[in-house]
Amino acid sequence: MNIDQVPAAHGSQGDAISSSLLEMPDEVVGQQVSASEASFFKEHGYLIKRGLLEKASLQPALDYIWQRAPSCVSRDDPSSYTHAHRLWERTTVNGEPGGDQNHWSGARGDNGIWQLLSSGPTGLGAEPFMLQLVPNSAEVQAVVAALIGSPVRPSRRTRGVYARFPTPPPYPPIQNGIHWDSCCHQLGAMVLLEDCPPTGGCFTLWPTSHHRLFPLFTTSQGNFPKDITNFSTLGPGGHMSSPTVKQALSDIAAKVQPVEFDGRAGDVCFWHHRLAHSASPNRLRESGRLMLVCDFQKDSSPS
Ligand SMILES: O=C(O)CCC(=O)C(=O)O
Repeated sequence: MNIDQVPAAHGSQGDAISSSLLEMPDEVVGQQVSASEASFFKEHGYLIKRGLLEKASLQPALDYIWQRAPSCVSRDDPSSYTHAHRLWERTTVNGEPGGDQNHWSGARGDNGIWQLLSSGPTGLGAEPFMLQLVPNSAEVQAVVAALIGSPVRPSRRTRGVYARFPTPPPYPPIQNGIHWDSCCHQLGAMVLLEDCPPTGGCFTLWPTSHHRLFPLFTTSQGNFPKDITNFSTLGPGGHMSSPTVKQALSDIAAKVQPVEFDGRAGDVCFWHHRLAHSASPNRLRESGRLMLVCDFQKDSSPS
């Protein structure tokens, strides 16, 4: 089926529920995180703060990102988003398909989702102005400090800008992409830089899954499941292959209803580092998701 024949999608994505349909616990004026928000976070493993950053304040970041966008998408022509994946697949730089001079990399994941990332040491998101605008902003830092405690280690980088342009069907079950993250953070923050409507390529999480995954690791933040002895590799026999973690993920996928983080630019989803999550396809035409992926740790280095 051609993407041109696909009607605009509405409603829930698979059995994931839109976060905009869920009530978040009450905020209390003057408190960065209210007692009920803190309990919600502990129980469910995530907390969405709507409008934490002002949409207008994100404009310089958006301008900067779009100035460096790969040539297959044009900011002013949303119809270009629909075919971005095809154009990208045809692009060749230095003989490598999908390469780009502006440090974007495109990929179709194992779960069939096409995404575009600008991450890593040369990717977008580590510029001082970007750090100041998002992870090191007073608004974000205050919530992080309330959730993991002070002092928070100042961010020196982010994971980068994760863009999601439309992917044509078929759409595999969201459960196919469930995973945990192998990195040493205590708290993640997914920051919407542009509006992301339901089914528009939302970050998707499995509430409460951190309770099941957390005890399976040797340390609170490290990446080594207790049943794995070969820590030196990621691949077969390495720490990503833990049977207990794989079994837990499969149980979670079978039993827990996922939530997709849809929302407006400036909304932030804070999530526990052991929460199971996934990327989901963007089923909308002419809509692109731009999200900055940030990680936080409490600073326990000696002063
Ligand atoms: O892009 C997304 O929505 C999900 C990203 C993700 O799964 C990850 O960073 O591990």
